[in-house]
Amino acid sequence: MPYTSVIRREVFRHDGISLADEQEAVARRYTTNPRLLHWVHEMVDLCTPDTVHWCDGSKDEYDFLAGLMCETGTFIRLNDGLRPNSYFCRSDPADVARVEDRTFICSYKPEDAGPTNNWRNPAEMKGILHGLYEGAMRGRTMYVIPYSMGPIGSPIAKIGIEITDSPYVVCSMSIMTRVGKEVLAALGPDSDFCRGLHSVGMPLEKEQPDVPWPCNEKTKYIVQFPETREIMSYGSGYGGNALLGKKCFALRIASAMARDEGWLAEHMLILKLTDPKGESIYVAGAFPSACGKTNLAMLTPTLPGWKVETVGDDIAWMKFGDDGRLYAINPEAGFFGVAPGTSMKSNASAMQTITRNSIFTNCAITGEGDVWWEEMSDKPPAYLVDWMRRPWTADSGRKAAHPNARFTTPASQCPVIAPEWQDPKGVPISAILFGGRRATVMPLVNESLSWQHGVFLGSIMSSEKTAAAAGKIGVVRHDPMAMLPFCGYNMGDYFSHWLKVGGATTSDKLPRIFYVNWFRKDAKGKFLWPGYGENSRVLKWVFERVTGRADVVETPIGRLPKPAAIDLSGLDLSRDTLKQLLTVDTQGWLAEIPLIKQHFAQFGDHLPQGLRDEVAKLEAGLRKGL
Ligand code: OXD
Ligand code: MN
Repeated sequence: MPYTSVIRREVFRHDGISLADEQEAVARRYTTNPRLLHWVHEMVDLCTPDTVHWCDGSKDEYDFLAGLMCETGTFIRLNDGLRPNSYFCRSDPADVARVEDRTFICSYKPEDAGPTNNWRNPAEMKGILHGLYEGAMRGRTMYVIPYSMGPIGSPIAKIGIEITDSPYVVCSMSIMTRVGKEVLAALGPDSDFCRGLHSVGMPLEKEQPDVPWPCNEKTKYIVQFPETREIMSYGSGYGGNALLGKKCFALRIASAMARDEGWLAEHMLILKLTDPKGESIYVAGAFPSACGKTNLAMLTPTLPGWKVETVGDDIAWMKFGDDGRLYAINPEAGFFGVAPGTSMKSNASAMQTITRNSIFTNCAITGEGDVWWEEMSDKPPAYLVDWMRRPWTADSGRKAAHPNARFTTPASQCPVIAPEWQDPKGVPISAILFGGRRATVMPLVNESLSWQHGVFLGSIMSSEKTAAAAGKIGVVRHDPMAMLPFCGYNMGDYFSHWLKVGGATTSDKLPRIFYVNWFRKDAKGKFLWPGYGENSRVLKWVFERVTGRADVVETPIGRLPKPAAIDLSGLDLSRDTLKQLLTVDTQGWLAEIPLIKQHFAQFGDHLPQGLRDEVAKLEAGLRKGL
């Protein structure tokens, strides 16, 4: 490992080679950026790792670290005949999801974090964290990961450096982001970067054996400092807490950057939709965690001749181009998808993506050395070992995989990846979808009456809670723009920012905004809409709205399709059911109004007047129709 430097503390004392000199010599092989060199040295002094490794993002490095993790029991290599170059991994049961109650936004002023974030004074928080990081990497290697969010050199891309003591994080980051020397070359000697420090929070004493999934069971902190663009994560190895390029940088820190610089960093998929004549549009979509973003981004349309291709499945960074249109890049390079429920039926493209070069966390493992999770096949294998290392059969009466079990897989392997997914200038967005998991009230699809009304629809998004974060499943909560856990500043200001973005170009260049709900149920609790590939029927209507070809019914909640405008050909769904899916539930909406007002009240003066106007207009419109 040519880029690893061993910190020989003993030798240092006797032979006069200073730790700083040795570090400097190794680090300078990579970068001369003084801020980076200084920061790494500081972190070495604080965390006192045994060795420092500068990541080059190479295949050799990945293979070496994966092999190391096989030796320590973190990874099990899957059967190469079934799933080549892939690894299976089980986390500690206390470390399976994002921890929203341990996630902090440490802006200088509490009101800049807002009522939906946990705020702490940045200096006090740094004091606490420095205490925890002191010696936290003892007995471990410190990895320095230079990564780019977005294609290297794209005017929309940004560079981050993650320091971590977890080889699992290194391997995952090299799938999920662009890692290596090219990033440091792009950073150059002068530029700044987002600093991210991560430790599993489990130093090893001399001779102390490691565990397969080191973490700190009791103490976890996922901390963002938006003004200084810094991240500090402690105690967890789980993706959303530990792969700092993803939620911490690409959403929490980037949303604050986007506010300051006039762009949008959003929890959105990006898809390319092509009609049978070969005309294409690009659509972005915000849905809360584990509500089917990956499935929608890779959808196989049931409508003949229609095609969906994937640009991204989780995050979109959007900036205005010179032509006044909003261009989006996917800042990630991989998919960190929810495994349970993923099957050839629900998402064949995802299943093909994960056939190789992938990491599986908290799934079950088969006798043949492959992975399995609920709904992967109609019938489970006769015998499995579950995610908690227990023998499992169909009669066990419990799930074999954790409901938030994940795959980590390269986006380039996706059979429906759009050829332009890495285009540095991004793709022009024509439509934005907002959507949640709601059994009642919200219709199948509804187009906003204006940009401001669309921002209002996004701001009142609500959804039943899923397993992607710790907490009670199924409870309905407002999750504006699916950003509740990810907005790095006051959400009232975030709404103002969205409104301001709408004024940055002419209305014909702005994306149209739609609210969709695939999850509406009948009185017996059965889904009214079949979902999955059939969602192409809704996408077709969106396409036709964008290209000016579909009719609408104007209602107080927005523009709904005339039932005949949704193409039901070849689908066994009665027009009656469709009518149910497309009616305005006036009473249901009126019952939402106090909840919306309550939700808005928490933002106080930070709530923009435009949204107050929209709720008043909505209420008046609904009452008029009674
Ligand atoms: C994710 C999430 O992992 O939203 O993408 O939790
Ligand atoms: Mn997500």
